[in-house]
Amino acid sequence: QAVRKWWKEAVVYQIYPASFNDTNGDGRGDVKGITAKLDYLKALGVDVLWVSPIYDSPQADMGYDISNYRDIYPPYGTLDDVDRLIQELRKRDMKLVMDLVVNHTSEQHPWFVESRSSLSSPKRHWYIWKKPVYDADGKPHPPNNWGQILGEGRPAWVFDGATQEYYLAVFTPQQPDLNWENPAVRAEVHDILRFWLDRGVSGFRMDVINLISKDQAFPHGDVLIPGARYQPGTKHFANGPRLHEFLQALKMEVLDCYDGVMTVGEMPFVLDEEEILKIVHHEQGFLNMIFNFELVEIDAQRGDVPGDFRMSVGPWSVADLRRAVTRWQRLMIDNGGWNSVYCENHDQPRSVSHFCDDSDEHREYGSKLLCLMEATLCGTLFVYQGEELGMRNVPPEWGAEEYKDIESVNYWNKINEMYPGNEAKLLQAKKVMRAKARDNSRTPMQWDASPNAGFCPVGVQPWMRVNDDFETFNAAVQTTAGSPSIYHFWQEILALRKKHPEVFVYGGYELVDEHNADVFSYVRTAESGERWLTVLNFTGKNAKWAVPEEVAGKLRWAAGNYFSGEHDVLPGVGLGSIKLRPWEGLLGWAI
Ligand code: TEU
Ligand code: CA
Repeated sequence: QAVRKWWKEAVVYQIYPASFNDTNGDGRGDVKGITAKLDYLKALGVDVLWVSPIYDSPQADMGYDISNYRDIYPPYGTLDDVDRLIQELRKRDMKLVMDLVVNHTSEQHPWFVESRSSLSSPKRHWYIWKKPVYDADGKPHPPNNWGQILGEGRPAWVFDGATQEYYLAVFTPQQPDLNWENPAVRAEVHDILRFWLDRGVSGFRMDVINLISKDQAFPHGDVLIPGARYQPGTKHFANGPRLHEFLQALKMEVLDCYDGVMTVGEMPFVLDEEEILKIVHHEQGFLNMIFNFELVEIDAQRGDVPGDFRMSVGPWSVADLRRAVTRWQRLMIDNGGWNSVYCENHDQPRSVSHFCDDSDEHREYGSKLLCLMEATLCGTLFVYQGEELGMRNVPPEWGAEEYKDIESVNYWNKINEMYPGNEAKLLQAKKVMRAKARDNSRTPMQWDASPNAGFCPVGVQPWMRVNDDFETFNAAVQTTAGSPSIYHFWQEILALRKKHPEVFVYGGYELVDEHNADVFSYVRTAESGERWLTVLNFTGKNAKWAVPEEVAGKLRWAAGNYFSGEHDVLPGVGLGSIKLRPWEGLLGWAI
């Protein structure tokens, strides 16, 4: 069994600062707003806050474009506010994890301003500059065919008139990539980590940390999108040649000098098991865990815009879900790695909309179903703000102007440019946005039924429109409701998880009734022989589940999303099949 660590048992709650809680009435959340809600979070069962970037930033990509790593974006507050947040967290035995975005900076970071100023600038090689390739007419072209990740078919290289060279910016032109080959850059990043660790933060979520080492030959990306000028270059910069070396130095020179730092690396584009194990192995690895994208990309396929993989909705089955979850559970449990468990974050749609059914009839069941799954899997659990309330995607009626994310805006503009006036395409694009846009998870937190949902004062315009369902779905209603609300359910299941870490955090994982087309079910086992069964009907219809022979007659239900009121001991079940209702989830226990 895995070694016990605080960060394995922790329930992490992700805060998207702009949309959490506005205390000064400017329509944006702030650090004081986080501090004001700590009791709510503690009561839910949260141990650690991961706060999306709050550093100074022009906000081209909502703070994932940093212009000063050692200061706070003024609308969010000050360093003093952060110190106070850390103190208040400590009083409650809670911790803070910062979002570390060091693959790129903002184009307005003084380093980049300096870097672009001249060919001989001392900061020139802090970023990645290349000479153009000139065609017969003498027109400059990018050095290779890599496309922007958030830019919908545009090149990842940006021409800079002042010095007549291109800089690399794989996300958007406002986010130039740092040149990690330069030791001065690495030393500076190390210092940034020390700065925050010295202030009392307990760890980092490392943004796209697997992109920091690029193939220095900068080869063309393979043609994956027929006919497109710019292609995904990820093969040449995801888990690149020097990644392990750079992470090792970060660990040895910084992380290991502090006690029990928690690290989670965001790792898109790579699902290679051997490679990932090298990164998260408990002895030889560099990071505690990573975020992989297999589950959240279960429905991904190539969409209408060449080069785009995310803005699309494809079919998926319960078997796909079972395969994706099981692969990672097995991989880490069997090989000494560690998982992160999540269904939702600021880059993904709301999980109840994504994996279940967010209609009024079914959303409550679906939200609780996902809670049962997440809270009974092996790994560190990450809950995203509002997930505990069953917040759902934006209403289908909302116009494109309500979508604020740079990726959505680029997508919508691109569709309009490609298919001007084509109503069918535009309608389809809106459907895709309603299903997949990052805006879906970025609407303001729904605290109560007052105008603006208690997110910001009445009369203030919130930076992003509040979801229309706030009067019925909000924290005030759910924390006081008579029958168990989604919030109460999370609270109860998290408490159960914490009561039995030897099962839910550290236990074994085996599939049950593994060919069932509708029901995903598994058993978690402790060394004591204790067994807990999670049974999840991932369909909107009645389904059957075969009780495994070895637990027949011994199985008792401890929780379920159709139960209400007292349900400590429900009737046990004998051998045979049981009928599950739409989106029904059960958690049972066998002695
Ligand atoms: O995301 C990196 C990433 O590759 C995806 O999750 C990305 O959001 C998705 O591919 C977009 O379609 C991280 C951050 O979480 C995201 O918010 C930032 O925009 C991005 O890095 C750049 O810093
Ligand atoms: Ca504010």
